[in-house]
Amino acid sequence: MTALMDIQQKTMDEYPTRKDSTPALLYRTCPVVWESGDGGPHDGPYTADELASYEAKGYAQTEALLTPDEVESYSAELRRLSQDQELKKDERVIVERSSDEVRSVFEVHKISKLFADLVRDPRVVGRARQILGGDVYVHQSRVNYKPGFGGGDFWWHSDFETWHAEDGMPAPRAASISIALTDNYAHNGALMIMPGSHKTFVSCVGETPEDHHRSSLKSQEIGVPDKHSLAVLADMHGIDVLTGPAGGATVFDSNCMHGSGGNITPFPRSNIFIVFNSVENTCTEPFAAPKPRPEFLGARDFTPVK
Ligand SMILES: O=C(O)CCC(=O)C(=O)O
Ligand SMILES: [Fe+2]
Repeated sequence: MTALMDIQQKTMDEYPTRKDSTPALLYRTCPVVWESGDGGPHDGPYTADELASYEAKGYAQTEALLTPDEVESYSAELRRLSQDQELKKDERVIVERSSDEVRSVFEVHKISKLFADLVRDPRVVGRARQILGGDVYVHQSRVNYKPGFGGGDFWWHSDFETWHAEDGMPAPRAASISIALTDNYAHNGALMIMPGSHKTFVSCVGETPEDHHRSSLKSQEIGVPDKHSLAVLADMHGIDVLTGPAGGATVFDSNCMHGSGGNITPFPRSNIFIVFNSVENTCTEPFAAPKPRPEFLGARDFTPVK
């Protein structure tokens, strides 16, 4: 990229972050639910009421997206991956800070045929297409294990803030689906979302260090919203705790303020996460990092999921 393009991209940046020494709360400038390219009605699994609720809250929960048999076979696949000693040497496998247990495995849709098929499943990709208004590709996929007796927390963050700063995602026209493979209770580290927070972009302070992902995937310190902004958002919106039985799914906007507590119970809380981005929002140069992260964290292949 030339210096001029660099300047143009920076001046056009509607979601500036990690560039200033003071945090800021900015309005989201783009839609949450997108019209499909042909301007026609939204085709897909969600009803109009569900879409309206997603627009307002930034997330939608679905009970029993997977059958009990499917939950069992995906769980078996999760166990197989976590016990694969060869795979443990792979950079796509992240272990917990405080133990040798697997925390996350990235790019599972490339590692496992079962997860590759799940990404293409109309129950999954159909939801993303409907919200994002047409063709989507996988920006990232992962499983988060959150084992019992010590699964670590995920501090409050907006995924889009990281994808924008470090992967060059222009706008929050992306959505994640989190599919529960274990029961999610309030006490085993269920996902928490501030409903409505997706309409505010929290501009964070701090400069992204070189190879930031090596530490941030265990515990994030840069790209973390300041406590005052978090308190303002929590006062405005409150906090929803997304509990529910295994097999359920939550789709949430890429700019939702979310996080989860650690898991000191004996009950693991394992989820599959797939991030879909619109093909009209493909990644450019990072907006606030020296170079893009590796492809297993932020895809540069924008082939739509069919
Ligand atoms: O698994 C969780 O509770 C949250 C994970 C998350 O937000 C992330 O990995 O970006
Ligand atoms: Fe996240």
